[in-house]
Amino acid sequence: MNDSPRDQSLTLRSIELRVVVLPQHEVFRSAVGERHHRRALLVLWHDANGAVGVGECSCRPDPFYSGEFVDGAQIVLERFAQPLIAAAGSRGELNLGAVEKALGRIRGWPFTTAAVLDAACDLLRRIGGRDYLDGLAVREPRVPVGISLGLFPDTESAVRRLGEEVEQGYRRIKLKIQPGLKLDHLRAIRRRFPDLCLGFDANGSFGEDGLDFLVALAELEPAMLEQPFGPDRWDLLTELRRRSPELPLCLDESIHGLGSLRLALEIGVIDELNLKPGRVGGPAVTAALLDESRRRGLPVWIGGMFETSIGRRANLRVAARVEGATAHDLSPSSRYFTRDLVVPPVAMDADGRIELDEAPVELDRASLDELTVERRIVP
Ligand code: OSB
Ligand code: MG
Repeated sequence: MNDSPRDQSLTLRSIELRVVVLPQHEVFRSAVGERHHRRALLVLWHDANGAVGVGECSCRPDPFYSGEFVDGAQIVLERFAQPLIAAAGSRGELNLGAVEKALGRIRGWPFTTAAVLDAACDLLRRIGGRDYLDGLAVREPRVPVGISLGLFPDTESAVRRLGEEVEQGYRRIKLKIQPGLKLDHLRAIRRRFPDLCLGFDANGSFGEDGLDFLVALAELEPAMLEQPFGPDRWDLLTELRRRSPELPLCLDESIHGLGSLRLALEIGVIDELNLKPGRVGGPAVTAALLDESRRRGLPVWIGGMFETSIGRRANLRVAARVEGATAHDLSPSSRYFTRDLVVPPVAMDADGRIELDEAPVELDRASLDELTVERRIVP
């Protein structure tokens, strides 16, 4: 067998795109929008021998978190990704490295190209090959998890819900925040849970006029404040750091790859990284960012995009390769959807951990077909 995962050969017969709609247990509200169900895009890579690998494109249905959205992703895959891979295949034997290089010509669209790479890696693992993660040591086979909770209509419902989630065993609770939220609301929550590992995620919703509010958050001693400003507002991050040096900053939307991570470290505005493998373009960049963070002593945890179990099981494999994380944004299946696409569901123990399962996911074909609302084959 060849040494690098990139050298492994694979064939492409077709790429199948499926849009699925999963009913959620509850409406999820954040600064970027309100969601009643999850409309997700699945990429299925069919090889010449009838084997198939699956990857989830975890972008939102609208361009409100990042520039990508489900319908746009399908156009990019059909018009550009598949033709680039097919052209690479017609020039010689196709391997994972060639697929990566072909997709590398596409600027932006990291969630979309990552889904193709995930599907290719999943296929390779099913036919006896390896992906990038197989080369990284498993450091936490029982992965610690936290929950990301949407905006609440009032303090009482927030306090009640936090109590329930603490009871479930979650190791961190992350609350969505946005401009207009009262500091007293958050103070009241903190008073009820003084020792809780509590973080706040603003999804880039604050601007210059939000600085005073964010500076005041430090009195609540949050575990971290995630993505207070828009993805490229390094100026405001620097200002917030200057005015409130003790407030731990976590970046999500701002970090696209090695360049933005090194910049954030250089100017001293990152204390922890919310790493979403899709946001950075997939497994290879994810592995590079894990390595860089470890070298620089930067704490990392794996974030979520409300994935179906297909994407969450993929994220779980990454999370198990992170050492010493407080908690990853990876809840069990029961927290998200009334129906799911894989068997068995992802479960969490009373200690707030999810056991690593390295096996390729077993698709529940009947559910998959029933929940599919669009399907096309790109030959
Ligand atoms: O900012 O971390 C975020 C979901 C969709 C888009 C952005 C974010 C989130 C979450 C959900 O916080 C985390 C999860 O999947 O449980
Ligand atoms: Mg976030």
